Amino acid sequence: MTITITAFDRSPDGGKGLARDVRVRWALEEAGLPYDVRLVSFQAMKEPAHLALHPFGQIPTYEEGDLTLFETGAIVLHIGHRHPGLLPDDANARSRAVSWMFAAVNTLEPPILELTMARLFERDQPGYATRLPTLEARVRTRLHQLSERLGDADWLDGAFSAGDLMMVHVLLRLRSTGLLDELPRVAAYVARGEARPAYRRAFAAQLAVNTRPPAAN
Ligand code: GTB
Repeated sequence: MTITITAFDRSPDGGKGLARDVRVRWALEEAGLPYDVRLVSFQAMKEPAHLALHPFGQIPTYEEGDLTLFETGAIVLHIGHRHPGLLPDDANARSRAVSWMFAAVNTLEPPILELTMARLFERDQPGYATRLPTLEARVRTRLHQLSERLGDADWLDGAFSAGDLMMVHVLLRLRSTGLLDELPRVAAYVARGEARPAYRRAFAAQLAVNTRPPAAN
């Protein structure tokens, strides 16, 4: 059955891999599944055809036969449940991998988003300079805890899993802040994720979209 995902027609980051379709592309690459991509503009995302797929008018979405999904965690979980390569066979290990997926989007991502959004959009606002250390401290706390748990292991719980996929992509958002460089184990963990051939293919595919020449009118 053909799988179709949606992605930005032009990602604001110009293809640095930060838009969340990369998580889905990466999961599909890990599972060895071919997929099509429908590119959508910011305007098209808010129109009824896209809102029927994604109630919040965002990307990515996932279509497979009569199934439509949104939310990257749910999409990656769906792929992992149906195809080898993302979730362990052992039931307990599988549940632990899902814990890490939730930790990525629910425990790590909120403070990371708060920090990175403030750095992008609040620099000129009063109070930014005093707020920044607080936002950084919240992220540092989580990074130290993650580093402690990771120790010298390659991945969070045995073999690479969807938990690592989600965690690495969430952490990549921090690259521009320099905070990753403070924790060598976490930095090496992210680099290991980025070095996976499946990630490289996912990254290259979204970069190609974002560096293509503008269409002639
Ligand atoms: N919780 C949802 C999920 O995980 O699927 C979040 C989906 C989401 O935030 N989608 C964003 C979107 O569609 C794109 S990824 N935004 C448009 C809108 O809400 O109108 C977020 C994103 C966008 C751009 C960059 N960047 O350029 O650096 C990074 C991340």
